[in-house]
Amino acid sequence: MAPSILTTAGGLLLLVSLSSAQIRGDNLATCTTNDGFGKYCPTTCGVTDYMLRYRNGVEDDLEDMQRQLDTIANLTQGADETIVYMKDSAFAAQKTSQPDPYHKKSTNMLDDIVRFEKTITAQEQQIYELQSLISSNERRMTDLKQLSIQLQQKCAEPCKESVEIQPLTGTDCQDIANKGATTNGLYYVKPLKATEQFLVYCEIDSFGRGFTVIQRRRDGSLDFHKDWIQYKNGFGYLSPDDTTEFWLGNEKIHLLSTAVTMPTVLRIELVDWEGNKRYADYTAFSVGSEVDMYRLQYGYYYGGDAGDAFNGFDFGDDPSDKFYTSHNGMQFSTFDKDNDKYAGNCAQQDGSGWWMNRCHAAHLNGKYYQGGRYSEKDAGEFGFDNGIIWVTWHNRWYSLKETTMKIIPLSRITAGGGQQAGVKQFAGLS
Ligand SMILES: [Ca+2]
Repeated sequence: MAPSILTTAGGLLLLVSLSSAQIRGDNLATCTTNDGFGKYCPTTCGVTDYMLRYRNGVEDDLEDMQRQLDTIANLTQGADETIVYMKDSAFAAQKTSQPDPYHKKSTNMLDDIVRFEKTITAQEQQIYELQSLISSNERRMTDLKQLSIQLQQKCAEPCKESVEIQPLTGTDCQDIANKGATTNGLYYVKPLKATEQFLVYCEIDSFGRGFTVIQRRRDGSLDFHKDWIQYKNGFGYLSPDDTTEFWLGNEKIHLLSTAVTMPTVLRIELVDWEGNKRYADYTAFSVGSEVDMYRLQYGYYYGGDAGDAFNGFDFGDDPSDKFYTSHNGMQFSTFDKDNDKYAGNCAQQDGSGWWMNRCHAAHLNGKYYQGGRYSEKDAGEFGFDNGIIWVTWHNRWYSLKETTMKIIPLSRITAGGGQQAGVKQFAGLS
């Protein structure tokens, strides 16, 4: 009997270790979200894959546990029968014989039997608990399978379908506003030289001005450390409610800024971590073709209250600081395409794509620093100012909270003036 008890105990140990499998379904920390799902396809798609991967393993475990329980149940039954038999034998022996060593021996055996009975009762209780565990695991598996099927169906739908796209189209957002659009949102545009239409976020204000947004930073949710092709095509996600970060793409910015004969204004809007807002306008803005490495060109600083950081900045390190940190006329650089004026690679050092000189006084595609303030040490391997920078407002160790880069024809910019102009004008009327 002793060996069978040992086997039973061993089986129980195995069961207890197997039962730890039940917590695996909660351990989703290892489920990495995929950048490709975008805003409108929930990242729970990853859960589906995870579920499908681990389901088979859990099913095997459950089957194994069931087999173990059957074995234990058989063993318990065998032990029960043996005990009954031993009890009978002991009582029979007690009746037929006188007190002697044999009687003492049988009394000891009875004590053993009582102990074994207790063990068996405890084991039966454990078996009962394990059986409930299996049942609850099975129910859980069923629920999870159901959830997995639902998620699979949801993830099979194209992500774009849940995004509201406005029906009006035009050559740019101003054209769309001219056609009567009054709400911010996503619109299809097709600039003159474009071979196909593409989606943009239009900011349309109460003056009937239609800004085409080409860059947006707002919370650091998007990594701007991207290569030439990604900067060329654009990255991130457009949202109808302006809740996401993106770079529209150099090719599209080139098409938008060179399609019209009238000058285009680039408006840069900045927000710092104290909630202050500033802006800077550059007129006759254009971005060249890929052959010319998407060169930045503008006529002059048209105005604003953020200062003219594109013109470079005298940091005091070197007499030619200002010359070497200006941006007008610079080609675009990424870590894998160095078009800067520096012996090293500015885009690689600063982890972004930008119109790098040697290197910059304005850097709106820089690394996102929560809270804004950072140091050479925070900047990592190279230790340079690689945050979101506009040095004519905050210094080079202050990374801005939000940025917007948007364009509009020069003829329309004066309709509203600066960022706060709308408020000022209404205030002036009262
Ligand atoms: Ca270089």
